[in-house]
Amino acid sequence: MDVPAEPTAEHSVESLHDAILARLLYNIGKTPSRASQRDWYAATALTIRDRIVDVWTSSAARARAQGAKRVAYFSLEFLIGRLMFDAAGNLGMVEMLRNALALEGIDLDHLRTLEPDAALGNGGLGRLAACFMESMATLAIPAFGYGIRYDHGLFRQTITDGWQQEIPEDWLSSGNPWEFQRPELSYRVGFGGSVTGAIEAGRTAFTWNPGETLFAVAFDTPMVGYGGHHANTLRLWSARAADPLALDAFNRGDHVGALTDRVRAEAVSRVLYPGDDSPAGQELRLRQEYFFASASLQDMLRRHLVEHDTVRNLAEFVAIQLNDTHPAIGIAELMRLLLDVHGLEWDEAWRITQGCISYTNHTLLPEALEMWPVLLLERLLPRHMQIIYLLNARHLDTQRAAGADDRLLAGLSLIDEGSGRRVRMGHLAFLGSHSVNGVSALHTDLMRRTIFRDLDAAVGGRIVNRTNGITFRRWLHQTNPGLTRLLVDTLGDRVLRDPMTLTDLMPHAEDAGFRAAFKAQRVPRKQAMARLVAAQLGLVVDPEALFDIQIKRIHEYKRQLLNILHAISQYNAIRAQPTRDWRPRVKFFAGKAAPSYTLAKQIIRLAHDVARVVNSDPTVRGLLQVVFMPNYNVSLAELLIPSADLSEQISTAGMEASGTGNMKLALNGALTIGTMDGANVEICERVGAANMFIFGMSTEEVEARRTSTGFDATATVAACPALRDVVEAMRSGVFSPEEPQRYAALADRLIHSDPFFVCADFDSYDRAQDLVDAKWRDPVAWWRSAVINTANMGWFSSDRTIGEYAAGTWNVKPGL
Ligand code: 26Q
Repeated sequence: MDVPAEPTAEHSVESLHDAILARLLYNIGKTPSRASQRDWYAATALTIRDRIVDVWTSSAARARAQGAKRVAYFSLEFLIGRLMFDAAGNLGMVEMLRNALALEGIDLDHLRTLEPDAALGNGGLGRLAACFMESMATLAIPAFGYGIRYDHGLFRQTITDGWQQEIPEDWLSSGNPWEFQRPELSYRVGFGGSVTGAIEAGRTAFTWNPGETLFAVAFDTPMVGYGGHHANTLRLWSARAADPLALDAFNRGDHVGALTDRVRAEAVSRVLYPGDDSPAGQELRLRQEYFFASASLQDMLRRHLVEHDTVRNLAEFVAIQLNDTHPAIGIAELMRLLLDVHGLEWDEAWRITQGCISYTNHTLLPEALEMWPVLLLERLLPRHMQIIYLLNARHLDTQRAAGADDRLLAGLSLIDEGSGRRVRMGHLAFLGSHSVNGVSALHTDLMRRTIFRDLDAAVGGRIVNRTNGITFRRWLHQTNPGLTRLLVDTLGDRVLRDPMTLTDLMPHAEDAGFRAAFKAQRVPRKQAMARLVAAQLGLVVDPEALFDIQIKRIHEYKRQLLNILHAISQYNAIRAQPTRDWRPRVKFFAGKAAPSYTLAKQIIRLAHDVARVVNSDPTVRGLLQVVFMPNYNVSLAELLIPSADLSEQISTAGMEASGTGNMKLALNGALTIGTMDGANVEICERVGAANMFIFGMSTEEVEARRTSTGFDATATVAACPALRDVVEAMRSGVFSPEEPQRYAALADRLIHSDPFFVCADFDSYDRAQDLVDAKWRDPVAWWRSAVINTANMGWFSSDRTIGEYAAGTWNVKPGL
């Protein structure tokens, strides 16, 4: 996996310059004198794309020639962000491009900001899929990413009077230079209708006659790996109506009615569902899930049959990874295709299905587990419901024969019989897979002991751990070139290829000169962030202050509230002792709330109300500032992460499956304040507890408190004067004088019925924050720990994670 040296010869810059001008003229239709900055961006992107295509076609040809096994990563979300620097960086042509554009007086770094984020995901799960695509290309694993080409990605967040507003996102409005439309690659996807059975050669052959059909059209985006040796395809489906226009209605003069079928069909790929918590259970979502699963499976079977003359050996040549249960209906669809279309017998079809499929679980929260009403499935996908019933009958028969009683059988069943019969998609995914994984050691362990305990005991041996990772190309090399340069200067450029060599940094943690250099590279990033805050919010923040950063979806379990309560208690303390030797701190928040999650929106509002009071109080004098950055997305994360001193990872133990932002921040040298949850546990194992601020209840302690004290925190609050003052300030309207009752209900919930134990962990958190302050006063200790963090994060590269999937789950070999 050697990175080619960047060609710097004049000739290369010249030829690139010529190529950009050619793209500008022949693809955009502009001469340099008339081109806008956006035109230059598009011409540059197309020029880079040309270089990827060369790699792409040869990668595909090689996979075909070798008869290689391919991975299909099925995900309803790919949170890619911008692609230009990913692609140019991996091809090793950034500097050459910069110089080529400079010949025309164009600034590459400005063009970078003109690319819209591809925000086809909500958060961690979608970003993980994007990191995995990059790592699979880097490791030269032949792979397809399959998903939906949403016309509108995750909403844009604006804030009005502290309240989140959602604005439709429109990433395709100026075209997308990275994709290739494939009109010839389109598949029929049916819904509704009926199923008929006929006896054929002694077996019942079933035929599904859908009442409604639409088409899935492919759009391909090439994803090139580091070093430019291999490129894979991200294939996203867009929905098209079978009939674009009802001509009879149109001719009758019903010009709007003539389009209704089309609008209904194409709604399927219109917009990403913006909830990352409790599944709303809406019909359109199920349509999305089936639409993309069906098209992707048909596409894989077609490709397989081009290369092989039978579907019988499918599992030898494809590995399908389900990113959560969102594509799990694909299990029933693959069975349908094998049984009804390819005429296989049940047992063989089931063996093939299980052989191909594996499933990643991303949550244990019961309210977040997908369950589809049987009635809805029967109406929308009648044949699939039949298959699920038969699957369930066989599964329960086997378990009954093995001695399971009725109570156990009810828990093992694919159907939840309580309050409206529903299909448990997690159970379906589990049964249809040969391998089921969690995303951190703790999460996998809890999975085994909670949601999948009975299934694991019944069918056994499928659960494995695959701790998440992040791509260092994006989250270190691209976002933090200053730190990357320092690392290369210190360790040599092999650190770019083998992140485990970061451990060679350890001795440098004891070197004052190195620590100074490490600290110095953060200064310009904090200054840049301060400029952004000034420009966006009109607030002056001190780049010398401790930057304390919590960036992620807004959720009660992630406990932004705990962080805000700490801000309030610090505010009280500064006012009580204004002349103490305080060190300036800026608390940054960024994140979106699901539009229907009112409580999360209240939390955003509280952050704004606290910010307004704290930031304008003359007693505070900038010693504490609270900043909420609107519209958190991948590009904003890329700016915030290298500027962070402190990383807040403070979920209620047992609730954060892994976290990946925690990895990005620690890799860039931020110190973590966190609970023993998700991947924090493994970060702590590697980085060392002395270089983090671990606090709060463990999963066992949370569980014990749940069963003993329950959700009431009255006694806890009474025993902690600082906490009592904080909650009282909230309740009495200190931060909302214009509406004193605004946070009364929130305060009551915290005291009397908080399933996330904010108050119970407050004191421990507050003390950990005191340790943060103490360490920040001791720069030697702080920057030693910061270096040690970066030095020990190599293991969290998504190359390592993908290597584990390849060897242990997919049985595929990295190509290079
Ligand atoms: C489900 C049904 C209907 C509509 C939406 C959804 C939906 C969409 C997105 C449900 C969940 C999600 C996203 C979940 C997610 O991002 N989970 C995070 O996954 C990360 C990668 O494994 C982990 O690091 C995080 O801990 C986990 O919260």
